[in-house]
Amino acid sequence: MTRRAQRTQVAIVGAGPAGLTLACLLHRAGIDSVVLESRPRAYVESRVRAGVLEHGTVELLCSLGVGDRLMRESLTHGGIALRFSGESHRIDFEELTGGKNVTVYGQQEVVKDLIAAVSAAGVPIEFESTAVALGPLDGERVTVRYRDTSGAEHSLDADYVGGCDGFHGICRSVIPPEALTVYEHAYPFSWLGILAQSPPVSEELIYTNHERGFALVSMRSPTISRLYLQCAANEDLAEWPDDRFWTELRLRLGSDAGGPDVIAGPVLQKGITPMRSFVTEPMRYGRLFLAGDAAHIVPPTGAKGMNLAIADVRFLARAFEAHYARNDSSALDRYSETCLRRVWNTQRFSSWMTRLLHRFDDHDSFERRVQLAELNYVTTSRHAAQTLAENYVGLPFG
Ligand code: FAS
Ligand code: PHB
Repeated sequence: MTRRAQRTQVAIVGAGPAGLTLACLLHRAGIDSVVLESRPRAYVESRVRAGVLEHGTVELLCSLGVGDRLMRESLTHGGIALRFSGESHRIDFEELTGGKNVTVYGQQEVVKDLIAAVSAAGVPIEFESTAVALGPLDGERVTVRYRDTSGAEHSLDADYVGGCDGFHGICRSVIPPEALTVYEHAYPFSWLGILAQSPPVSEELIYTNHERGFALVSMRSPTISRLYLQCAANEDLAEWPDDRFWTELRLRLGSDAGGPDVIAGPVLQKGITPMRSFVTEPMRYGRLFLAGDAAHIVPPTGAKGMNLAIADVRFLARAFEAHYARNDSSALDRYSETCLRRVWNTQRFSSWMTRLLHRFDDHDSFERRVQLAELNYVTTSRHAAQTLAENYVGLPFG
């Protein structure tokens, strides 16, 4: 039973980094939007995910007036360390990229700041509102039907839909399969990640290649660590009591052999993330524009997912602005190809980092040595280190 109709210019499905940043950018351009989010606000604001922001992402958030708390509470990192064969090697981003760096700030903090800004701007965010259908995508207007927690159905009429509902959302699924080309690659392992009340192991992130598997040392603050271990693709979380995690991390970091020391602490969150690469082409179908994880997934080894989601909506908002302000739809028509250039660059970098740093059970001893030689090359050749640095801090926007 349809209870209430709403009308707007852009209906945004999903209150993740992509959807919320789009709502902020459209508001700044004087374009109306409504955000539909299936989860409660508290859940979205506490979901632990990304943690590293590119240079350009921080600049954009600050230009939107969403940077105050970020600038106060985040950590700025001028480099990372690559650790292999029992030694750490620093990649100096600032020296290699003419001063660029990255910012460590939890995705849920970015989402919290964006929700506050979107709400303060008076842009409606309908939480606990799940989009269940949308269409027609080739007509004059598009209707999004959504359901609230009572099961009541509502509809939202709009000129366009920003499909920012993540990998498991419905927006990509409403596009006829024959209109899409999907590229995907699943890696034969996953990441077991924890958030812990423990002092970070190091000042900056450490990416470790070890014969027992990959390990990543990251953090959220001077008292909160974010730590990841490569595990089997079908790993059972129940097999990983906290102390087993700490013991394995120490082994991979070589903590008892002169390597970085690890101070165990209460585990606040623990989860397993599948490692895959996924791209949908095109990212537009009629009045529906996909952005972020709804269109593409990168393995988190390059710390790119959230940054790429925000890069998509940066292009999309500019295109909507040209359309509404100057009746020029050329940028909307180029949206998909524009984004896909950056998406494939980022896919290349993220899969390269993944192949460089993880243990592949099907590697023979020759391939293992080539992997170590590649690590040695990246940490001894200025050109190779510069390539890693410029991709990690974020490639410039075309
Ligand atoms: P999101 O998935 O964040 O948001 C989509 C939203 O849509 C969700 O809130 C969902 O509830 C909502 N939704 C879904 N279906 C709906 C429907 N039918 N109706 C209404 N709402 C609906 N990226 C980085 O850049 N750096 C990192 O360090 C990093 N680390 C990561 C670590 C882990 C463990 C994981 C899992 C991911 C990591 N990522 C990282 C990637 C991650 O951050 C994603 O790329 C990012 O969340 C993508 O943002 P969105 O596209 O906005 O999608
Ligand atoms: C994180 O801090 O969660 C993080 C950092 C770097 C990555 C992935 C995740 O590559």
